[in-house]
Amino acid sequence: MTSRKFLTTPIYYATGDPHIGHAYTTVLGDVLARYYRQTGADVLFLTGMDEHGQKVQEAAAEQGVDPKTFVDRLAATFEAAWHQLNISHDRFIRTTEPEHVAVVTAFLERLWDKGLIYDAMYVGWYCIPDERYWTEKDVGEERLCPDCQRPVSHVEERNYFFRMSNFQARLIKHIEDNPEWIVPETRRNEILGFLQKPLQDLSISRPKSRVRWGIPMPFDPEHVCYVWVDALTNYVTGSGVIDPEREPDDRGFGSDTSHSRWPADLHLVGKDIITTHCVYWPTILMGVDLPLPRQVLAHGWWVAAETKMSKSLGNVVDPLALREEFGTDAVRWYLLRDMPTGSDASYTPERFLQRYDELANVLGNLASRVISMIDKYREGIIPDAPGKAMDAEIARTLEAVSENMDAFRVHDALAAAMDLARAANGYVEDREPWAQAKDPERAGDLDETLATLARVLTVLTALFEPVTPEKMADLASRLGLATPPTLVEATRVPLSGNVVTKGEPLFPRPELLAKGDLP
Ligand code: ME8
Repeated sequence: MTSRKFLTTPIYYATGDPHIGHAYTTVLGDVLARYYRQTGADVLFLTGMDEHGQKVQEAAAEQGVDPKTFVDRLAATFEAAWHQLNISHDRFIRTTEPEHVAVVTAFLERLWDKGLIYDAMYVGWYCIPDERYWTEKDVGEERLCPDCQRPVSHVEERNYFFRMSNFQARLIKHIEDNPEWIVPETRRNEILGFLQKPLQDLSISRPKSRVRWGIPMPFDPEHVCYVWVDALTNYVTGSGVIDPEREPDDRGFGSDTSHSRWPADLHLVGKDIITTHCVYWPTILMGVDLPLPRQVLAHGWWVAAETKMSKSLGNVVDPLALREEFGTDAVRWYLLRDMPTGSDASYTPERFLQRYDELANVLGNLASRVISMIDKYREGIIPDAPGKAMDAEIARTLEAVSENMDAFRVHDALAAAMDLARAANGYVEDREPWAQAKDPERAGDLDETLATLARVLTVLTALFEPVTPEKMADLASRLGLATPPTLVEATRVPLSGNVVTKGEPLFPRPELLAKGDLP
């Protein structure tokens, strides 16, 4: 049976252009999606835009355009960025789509019908940039958001509340029974710590007098749905589990979700949004009777001088600018190779160049020397020899890569793949094919050397395909292959007789690499 994988990124706020943080999560999702496809899984990879709420409404007003025009523009910008970064998502969901609006409405009706929503006065504080409520105690005397340190606004209004507190014990049990549900463990502990305090009910509506730009509450059109409830539900919309057109009892709520892609296997998120994903979202799903996602992976932040890079802080690096100079694959490689999944990382031009050099000097160099030697010594034809001299290293690498990928240690998986390229460069030095070529009696040895190297390069195209897909497609074609093989096929691809093609270096040194010129 083919295994199935449904993985998601957060849907990004339609308030500003994509930056390195958004690119990181999306490329991480893409590398995992490509890796799962390589192992033969049927993958659904979902990303998209969070387009409702006060923050979007205010951002549109600042530019003097209506919210729909504003979000259309930003959705197009994000989609273009993902296209340029070679993201292989299966669906780009937008919360303003009619299908999603209908699913959110069905969620709200379900919670209402089950008596899980009531109305009450809300008095407290609100952080508009984070779209989060805070209590008097949370914001302290300075009246600052405890998460992002920006000033909060006082609100006093009638709201609808979801009885989130009903589900506290069940949620704690779920987290305790499933140690891998939230990874890494530090984030799991953070959520368990948060759940030690009594869980409050969640305000899930905004009066239209304050926020117009949202999905109307089906039982009170004077209120719109809280943007986080709207946004989180995108994962269910994307799964196809709910059919809002049907009668309320027959819409697909319940534990049997086999007709759809729900539950998601993995929600990828930054550590800034774990409370919403690991507390609000599972309790809402419990409320409507849907199974919980199988796993939530929270990664760290790209920081500049210890501070999170973010649009509103104005300290962001534009990944697309780096891409123009170094190519898409170099940016993808840097983002994933440099950040241990789960920890923070700091962008510096020096680190970027160091990582780029690894691509150019280890992988790029191996590819060009192997192809040049086959061209020079064997008229461009991969010799017919077993080529198994590095099979032990190959087997070890394949094992290390899958072990690390399966545990989301993508940076370690990539390091292991690069080590195989390094070992192959070492093998070239040991075998000295240039000396073998001078001695007609060693023609068989030379065939073996070149066949071994062609085989390692083929395996490398499979190993690097998830992170550098464009360059690996190029390298595969230089080895006479239509596409990089899958990981399963990589060691079985017949190579002898293939004609290789010499070309420009895979990772050229761009002009003007003065470090100061990098963004
Ligand atoms: O929170 N480092 O959207 P958002 C690493 N719409 N990742 C970063 C980052 C950084 N400096 N900055 C942003 C929202 N990210 C909601 C999500 S989901 C149902 C709704 C990434 O545009 C990271 O994945 O603020 C973070 O969680 C996400 O972008 C927040 O994007």
